[in-house]
Amino acid sequence: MLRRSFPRLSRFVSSKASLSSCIVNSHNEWDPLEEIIVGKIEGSTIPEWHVAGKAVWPSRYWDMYKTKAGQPFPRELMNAAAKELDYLAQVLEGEGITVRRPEFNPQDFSKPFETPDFKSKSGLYAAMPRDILIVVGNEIIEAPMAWRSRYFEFRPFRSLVKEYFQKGAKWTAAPKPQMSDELYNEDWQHNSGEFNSVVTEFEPTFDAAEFTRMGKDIFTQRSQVTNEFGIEWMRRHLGEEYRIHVLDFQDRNAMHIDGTFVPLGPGKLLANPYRPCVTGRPVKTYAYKDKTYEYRLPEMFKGWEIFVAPTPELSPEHPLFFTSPWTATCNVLVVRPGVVVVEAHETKARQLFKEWGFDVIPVPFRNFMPFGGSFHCATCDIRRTGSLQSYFD
Ligand code: DAV
Repeated sequence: MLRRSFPRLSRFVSSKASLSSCIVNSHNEWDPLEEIIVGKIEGSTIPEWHVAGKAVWPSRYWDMYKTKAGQPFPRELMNAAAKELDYLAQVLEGEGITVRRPEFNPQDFSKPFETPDFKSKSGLYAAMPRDILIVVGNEIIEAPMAWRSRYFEFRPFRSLVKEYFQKGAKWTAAPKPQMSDELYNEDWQHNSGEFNSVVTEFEPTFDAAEFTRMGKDIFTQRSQVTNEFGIEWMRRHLGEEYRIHVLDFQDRNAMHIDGTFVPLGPGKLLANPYRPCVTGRPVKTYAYKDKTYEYRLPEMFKGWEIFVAPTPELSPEHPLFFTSPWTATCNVLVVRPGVVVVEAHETKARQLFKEWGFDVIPVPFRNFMPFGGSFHCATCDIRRTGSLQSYFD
């Protein structure tokens, strides 16, 4: 018989020991980073065509999903993206931050799999820890993501999550969605009327990147991967200590809030001009593409500075398999108050951040962006100095 070793009890640190000194401790998007996970691109596999993707994937790539499912993404792009991720990790380490990377067999994603409810030609990747994991205080939550290709995406992160648990963190896996056909609106079409989600209310689903944390207040939206059931699960799970606010950006292709509504510090918010918030009262008007827009926010944001992100300088031909180009200027990572990692080629964004009073750490990331995000997506903060606070009372 195989001898298996189980961790002895003494290996576990009690999570009651001291909450603020817990290995996992992060309450917002801006406190000083101490430890972070940076994703890995190795093994990334083209997922198969599915209606859930139709709602967000740019149409010029639909053919790729229909004909190349289970194959790797273009090799040169993956190699260049891997280098950019390694460089990001190096820069963060240079800032005194502990960087961890997922551990997995790169062959894993290209294997087909089947459950009693569905079949998938392949998985996807371990490039975006922000989508699968969210840290709220000393708790690490694995999200119930809505895409079939992402069903097993928790696996590359499990050795890290187990380690964090053994060192005292709280660990929750949200209810695993069945992802049977009832979860999807099979005949979903783009429309210009009321928000129309490709996911039904069959069971709770959300991606971790749909929630942005500002201490006791957490902001989210309904999207093409996040349903009301998922938001309600999070609300009840986190309980009375937290307030979950649902905002509306009139984004028909909404998926993840971190390219849309990005807090930079207490009283400072980066807004995507293309997706103005319509929840609350007007707080700012601005011009974008010769039109004047009104940005609204709930009353609680009174006195906040709203910084309008510049249009990305990325060429319209740049490959983007999963997203809009807005991740180039919006999906930034705050390393500590006043210090932001910004994409190195986005000269306008770099300039504006400086004018807004931030120190900018430029990092090239154009080869990574095709895979669906930038610095915020590619990371998941594990520990930031600081404790749970309210920034709105
Ligand atoms: O186009 O803004 C952002 C996705 C970030 N995880 C977008 C998608």
